[in-house]
Amino acid sequence: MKNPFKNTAFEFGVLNYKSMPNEDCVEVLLSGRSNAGKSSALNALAENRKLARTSKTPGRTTEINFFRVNKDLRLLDLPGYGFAKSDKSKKKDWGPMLGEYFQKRYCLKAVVVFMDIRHPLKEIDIDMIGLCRDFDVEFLPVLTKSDKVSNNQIFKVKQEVQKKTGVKEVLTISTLKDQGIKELRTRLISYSLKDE
Ligand SMILES: Nc1nc2c(ncn2[C@@H]2O[C@H](COP(=O)(O)OP(=O)(O)O)[C@@H](O)[C@H]2O)c(=O)[nH]1
Ligand SMILES: [Mg+2]
Repeated sequence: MKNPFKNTAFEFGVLNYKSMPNEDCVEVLLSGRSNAGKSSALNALAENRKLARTSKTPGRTTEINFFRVNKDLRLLDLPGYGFAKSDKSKKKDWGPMLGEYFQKRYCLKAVVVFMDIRHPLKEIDIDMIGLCRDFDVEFLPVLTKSDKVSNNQIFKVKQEVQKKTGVKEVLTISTLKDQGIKELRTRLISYSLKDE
């Protein structure tokens, strides 16, 4: 079957809520601490290494980047989100736009919370999950870099995240080993299906 993310392309980078494009499709927000493996995941979904920049030292931009998957779905990336835990000013920068986005953007269907399987549920992840709860937005925990730990550890962390978030569905991926990417594609596409 053809990869439905194959034609995913960068659409807009916006700095404030006012500049956001019209709500003409479902949106899924990709979140996670810096270095969690978010950009790698986006590239793996699209099978395009050049789509999102992957790096150990990401830019500190407070833009929201819009990626168009197809006519029914967009993925949104927050490149500078979670850059440094100690950088309080950064957190504040995100506050107003994210808050407004959650409050006003009806097309926001779900938030993916990417977490390095070795460091799950850090403060910024808990904050994001809290925001989802406040605005009644579904969230999907995705544990990344599963190639870094044993199967036993994968099982344990999955259980821990299920227990602590109350969410049954926790996905595990490795872009290095190409594991779990198909499942993530299926789940993301399902958000854009009308009767979901
Ligand atoms: N071993 C391993 N490393 C990964 C995986 N995914 C990403 N990485 C590495 O983790 C680092 C951060 O990845 P990146 O996608 O830029 O993270 P982002 O900051 O969340 O966008 C990079 O050095 C990637 O090569 C994975 O599945 N396995
Ligand atoms: Mg990134």
